[in-house]
Amino acid sequence: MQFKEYTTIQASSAQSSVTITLNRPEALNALSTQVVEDLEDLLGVLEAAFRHDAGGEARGVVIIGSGEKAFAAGADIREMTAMTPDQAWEYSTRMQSLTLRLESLPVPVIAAVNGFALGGGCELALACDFIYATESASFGQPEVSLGLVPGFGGSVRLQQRVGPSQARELLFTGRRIRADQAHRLGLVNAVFTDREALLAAARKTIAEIAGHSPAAVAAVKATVGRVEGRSTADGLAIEADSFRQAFTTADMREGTRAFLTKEKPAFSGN
Ligand code: CO8
Repeated sequence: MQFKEYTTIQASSAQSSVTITLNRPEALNALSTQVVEDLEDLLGVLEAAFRHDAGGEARGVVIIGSGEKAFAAGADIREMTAMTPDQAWEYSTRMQSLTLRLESLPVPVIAAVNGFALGGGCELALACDFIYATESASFGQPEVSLGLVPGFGGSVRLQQRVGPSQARELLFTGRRIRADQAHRLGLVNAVFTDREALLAAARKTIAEIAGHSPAAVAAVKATVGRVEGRSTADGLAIEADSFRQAFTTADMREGTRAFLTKEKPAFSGN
């Protein structure tokens, strides 16, 4: 389904994932305010679906760029030149809240980076649970080359993924790194030959996750997000609460029962 102007949403053939395609190839999928608006609407639809029916058939989201060249080449530079500082703040906080909403979805979100992931594009990928990439993908935070600074979460999330030293070097130099280096840094989980293989792999991973308890996957995602940056003691306390909560779910009863009777579990997501 074409979703407004610049994004499309599509159920994969296995029906276990939905794919969001950033679709503004003439500007290398740059994240204009219209793209951000589209993504906001799209997320609203997904949130409602996941709320009402534990996602129905869909158990995960893949985000990819249209075409072969870009995931997203950043915020829209042309548009930014006309912004006042207050408008820039509004643009930044709008996109930031979108990234928080992505992190709050109760299903995994995979960034399938099929080309340039620069500035805001890299930051959007960082807001996904993990990143797969093609061999030709590249990553970078080139804001300093434009007299800018990251505004969509890059100063926060890049160091969470690659550590403070590597993040600082990337942020200060604005350097572009290729997929193999991003893989070595831990920014990318796996690298694939081309867009088709990339998309197939991301959907396959979602299908693999879909074989497990949706309630448990949602709880693990929420817990991992909540413990990030906490002290060990605080993190462990949050984990113990989550462990207690798991014992209230039908999925826990079903999963453990099925193990003991050597059957395949039939999870309801509750
Ligand atoms: N914004 C707007 N248009 C873009 C962008 C962009 N980020 N990137 C590419 N385009 C356009 C180009 O202007 C060009 O348009 P046209 O054909 O009309 O001239 C078209 O896309 C194709 O691009 P190129 O001809 O440049 O393609 P190349 O293959 O030669 O180069 C690059 C590809 C290397 C990706 C190059 O386009 C580039 O360097 N793009 C900019 C990358 C960048 O600096 N991104 C960071 C932007 S800043 C940012 O994201 C900050 C986020 C936080 C904002 C906070 C709130 C304000």
